[in-house]
Amino acid sequence: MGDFSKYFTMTEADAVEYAATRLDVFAPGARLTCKEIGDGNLNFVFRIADENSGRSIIIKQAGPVARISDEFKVSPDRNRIEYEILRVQNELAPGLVPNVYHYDPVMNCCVMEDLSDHVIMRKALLEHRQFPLFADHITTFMANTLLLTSDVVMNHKDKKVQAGRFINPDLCEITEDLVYTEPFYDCPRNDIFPPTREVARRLLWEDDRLLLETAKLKFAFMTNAQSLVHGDLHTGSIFVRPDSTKVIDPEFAFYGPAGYDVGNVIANLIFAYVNARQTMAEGEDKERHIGWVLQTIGEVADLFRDKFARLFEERATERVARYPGFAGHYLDGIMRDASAVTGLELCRRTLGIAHVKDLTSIADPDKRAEAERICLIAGKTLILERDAILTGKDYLDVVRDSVAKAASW
Ligand code: SR1
Ligand code: MG
Repeated sequence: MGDFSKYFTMTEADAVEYAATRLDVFAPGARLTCKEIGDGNLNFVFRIADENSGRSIIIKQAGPVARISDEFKVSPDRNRIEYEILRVQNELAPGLVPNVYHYDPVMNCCVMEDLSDHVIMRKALLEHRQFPLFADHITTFMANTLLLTSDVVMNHKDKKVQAGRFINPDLCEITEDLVYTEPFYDCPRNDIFPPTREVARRLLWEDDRLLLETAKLKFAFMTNAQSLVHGDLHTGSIFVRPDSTKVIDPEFAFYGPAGYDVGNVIANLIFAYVNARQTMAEGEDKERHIGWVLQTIGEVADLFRDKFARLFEERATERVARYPGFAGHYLDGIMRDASAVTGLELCRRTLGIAHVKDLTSIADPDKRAEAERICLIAGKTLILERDAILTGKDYLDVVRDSVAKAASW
């Protein structure tokens, strides 16, 4: 019997014992079963269920290295960050994140609500399912969490203390390398679909103007402590049901540029669009699904802008933030960053070590190659032209234009 007084990475049997002996969740005599259901790149996720009562919980444990590769040594302290930020986010955006019940700093695990009645959004999108309330939910989540943790609203000393609590060097380093650096040169750690290599070289690696912009963006990511960002808000970090959206996995959270989260959401919707475009049979279902995904991309940009602007007007406490013109200036900066991050995410998921199924599951090699060209062409445009990409329509124009350019490449 382990006493869990010293850290080790748990097996399913250990997680059952942990739930039975360390948590006050299940009744004595509960018939506990456990399945490790983690499919992310980093952690172990145990679903523990009591066959008697039907009650279930999630225990999420951080290991000392990433699951995707033990090259990435990542402090298990990320589990504390995840627990603490979920509590912050639940206050700022109630109902849009799972409830968390317990954190164990020795075992580096936390216990949270089981969301098995939801499905991971990336999986649902790959099954070409639609979620009409998603844009409304996710933009409320982003406007609230990003504005209400910023200097626009928070007492500046409190905000600095908060920024200190969420210093996250290991996971920020992963993003600095995987998102801002490696996709933009022939890095040995990249994992490139062979037909895409030449496109990457001509389009990205040989373009000094683009490289300069990625350098500026990387320094902004490292230094602009604007808001408490989720830091990894892709569709694998979102659970959905037709009537509900829950944001999970905030272990990359830190004080960074607010546009980082907005750009991640939009980029991953673009992956869903590209997947549907390349894999669905022509017909009404395809038209409907693609129409909904494109509409959602536009709504995410526009609803976020509207909600953020409204909340700014209602909640700004900083005197100078209320000077005429400042709110618009501030929001334009976030939208500019969002465009750039959309572009960076499109490039890094296409070329880097951490892929998305939206592209890798496209079985026909010609269709996949075309899908990847669309992503790289759109990615480059969204980075270079970011000053002019501020609205939903601007994103849709880039997507349509990139589809046309990829076809005639
Ligand atoms: C080593 S972790 C690779 C990627 O998985 C996470 O979900 C983040 O997106 C990270 O970049
Ligand atoms: Mg994750």
